[in-house]
Amino acid sequence: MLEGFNTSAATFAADVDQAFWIHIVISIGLFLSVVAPMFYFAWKYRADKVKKEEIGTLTHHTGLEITWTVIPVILLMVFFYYGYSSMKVLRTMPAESESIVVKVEGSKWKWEYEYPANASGHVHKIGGAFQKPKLDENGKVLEKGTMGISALYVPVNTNVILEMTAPLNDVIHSFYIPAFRMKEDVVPGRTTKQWFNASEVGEYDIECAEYCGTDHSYMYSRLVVLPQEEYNAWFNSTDNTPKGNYAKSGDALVQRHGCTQCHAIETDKVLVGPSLKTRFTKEQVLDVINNGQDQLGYAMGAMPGGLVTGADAEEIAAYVAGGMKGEKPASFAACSSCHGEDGKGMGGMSPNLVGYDATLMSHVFKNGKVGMIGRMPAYPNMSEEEISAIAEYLENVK
Ligand code: HEC
Ligand code: HEC
Ligand SMILES: [Cu+2]
Repeated sequence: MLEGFNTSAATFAADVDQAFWIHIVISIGLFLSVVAPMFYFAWKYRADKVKKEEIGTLTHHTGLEITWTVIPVILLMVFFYYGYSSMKVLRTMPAESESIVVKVEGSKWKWEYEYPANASGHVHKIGGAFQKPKLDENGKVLEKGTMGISALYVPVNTNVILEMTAPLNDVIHSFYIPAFRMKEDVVPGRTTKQWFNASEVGEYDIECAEYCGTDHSYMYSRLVVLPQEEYNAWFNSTDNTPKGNYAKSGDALVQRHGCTQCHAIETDKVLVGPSLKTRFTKEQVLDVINNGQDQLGYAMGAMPGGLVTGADAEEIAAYVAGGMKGEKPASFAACSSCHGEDGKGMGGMSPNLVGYDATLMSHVFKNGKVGMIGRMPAYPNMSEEEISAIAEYLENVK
């Protein structure tokens, strides 16, 4: 899911939004001032209400003509003022001595970035192509595409100037960061510039906004805004990607910890581990009902096996695997004493059977898990913050 104007993270984004809203409001006002009287008069002077001899001859009306000239001129000046003043900020480059100048090259179909040499003379050349989704022979998505390693790293609250071009034998692209409201063509053999000052640490989409051929729609990259120290540490190293917790979004964490080597997240496919798009399959629940479980270290301790059997167990397993939607089987009473009526684990006393909440994730990361599907390694060093970000991300995917 790409982000759009719902996020705003550059110093000038608010100016652009303001110009946009002023234009919209005035345009709606102008539209109504023309169209509403038009309908009204069309109705009032409809053919059967007006006799021919009543139609007068009006040559002009000075007052009216002045009014409908002066008011639109004033409104146009308002348009111009807000449009010009916000554009001026976007188009006036800050001094290069107070900015980081990054060379950007857009080519079919990737974005690449080249930084100035760091203290040890190393030049970071990073970027690359978006990793396309994997499809099966019927075109069904098996694995959603990702931004891969393509990223432009910048520090927060710092001016960044982009000097952009495309190879001579390429085509025109357009470097667009919706969250920053900035967009500029990238032209073969020519250098165009834009600048920004990111006001919030985070990850933002970069898109190509000029139709440039077959894979135009995959020409993505991402902008990662880092705290100053983390940026410096990376910039002065020879690493391609910053170390540490550079991106706090659950999505990035899941990529970085290699969860996706074992888990599909956007599809139901079982790789080494279960798909994290769904909480359980019926077989997994049945397995726990039959054999019990004691490894996650919940306050309640062990879950005994064989609490229910036969058709009841089948029915409960189907209900739990279906996300506990629809009519609750009466036999679920055997489970609700520990997992709660809603199956959500009674405030962290036992596992949430419906979703991946932070309590469940922290038990799983601490203990790992060996189940009917296989072995999940433990991640004992995961921080609280990371756990909740991952939990939140998994809940959103679900
Ligand atoms: C005595 C309390 C108790 C009862 C009753 C109980 N459970 Fe559990 N359940 C637990 C506890 C505690 C765990 C976590 C065990 C562990 O540490 O691995 C658990 C784990 C599970 C798990 C595995 C969760 C995971 O993420 O691995 C499933 C599925 C489950 N229960 C389903 C059920 C169903 C279905 C019933 C009703 C038939 C039921 N439980 C009845 C306490 C209970
Ligand atoms: C080496 C492969 C592997 C890696 C890497 C891995 N997992 Fe797992 N994971 C598994 C397997 C296998 C299971 C199934 C265990 C079972 O049979 O219940 C599992 C189970 C899970 C469960 C379900 C636990 C439950 O009780 O229902 C969650 C949640 C999970 N993994 C999240 C993650 C996250 C998040 C990461 C990355 C930090 C990750 N896993 C990394 C293999 C892996
Ligand atoms: Cu392009």
